[in-house]
Amino acid sequence: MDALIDRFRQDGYVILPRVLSAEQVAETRQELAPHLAPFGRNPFEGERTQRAYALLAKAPSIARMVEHPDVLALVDQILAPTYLLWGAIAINVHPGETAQAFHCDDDAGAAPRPRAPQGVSTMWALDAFEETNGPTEIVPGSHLWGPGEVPGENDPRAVQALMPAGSVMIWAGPLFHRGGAHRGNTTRLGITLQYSQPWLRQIENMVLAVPPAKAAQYSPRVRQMLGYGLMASSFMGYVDGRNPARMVAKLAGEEC
Ligand SMILES: O=C(O)CCC(=O)C(=O)O
Repeated sequence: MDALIDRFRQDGYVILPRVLSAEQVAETRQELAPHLAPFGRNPFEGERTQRAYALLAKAPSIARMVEHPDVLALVDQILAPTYLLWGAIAINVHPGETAQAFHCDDDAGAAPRPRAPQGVSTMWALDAFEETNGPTEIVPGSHLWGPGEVPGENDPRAVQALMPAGSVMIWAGPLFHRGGAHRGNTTRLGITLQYSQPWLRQIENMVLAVPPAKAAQYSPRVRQMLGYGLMASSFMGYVDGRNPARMVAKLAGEEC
């Protein structure tokens, strides 16, 4: 783990190959299939890309990725205890899609650069990410850049995140990246699960996206990451003066 963290801190990303089995990938694909919406509404969502949001209300097997121990072991080292699931999006890129603009996921936190990561993002490859099918592109080391430094559109420092199906890339919130252009013939399905510091507002309002009765089917850790819990050493997140974890535990029929 130490070597992995060192690489993460230096390059801003790591890839863990083949974390999911072929059966696990197939199960999630099947759950997601009915939920992949029409093409995106703008170039950022992707006008030849299908997206699905509110994933834990639609595809329960995604919880195994949200709380995958290999991923959380790394995120635990970067973010504060009781960090949140900030966003969860399925992204199915079709042939002909153009590259996104380079961006950083934790820019929404509005902290000046250079900064400690306000978030950690992941991209789970449900298809192999290959040279021509629009793999994510990253700029190694750019998580350390200062204010005003941005990659050019054809920046030679950008690299493609190539990985077999079932793999996951984990990157630091301030790392510049984008969805790449799709020059191939088959779709590219990925799931981005993003975690944030516990004091940041989630990009997706997770407690509306995954209401208490649905959250009750998940582990206490996933519920807490959705927002059904208090920030560590504080009472931030209470409902009617109480910890909402108790409300969800009750729905799950657990002693509390
Ligand atoms: O689809 C990808 O490879 C990356 C997408 C992305 O970075 C985003 O939509 O924020």
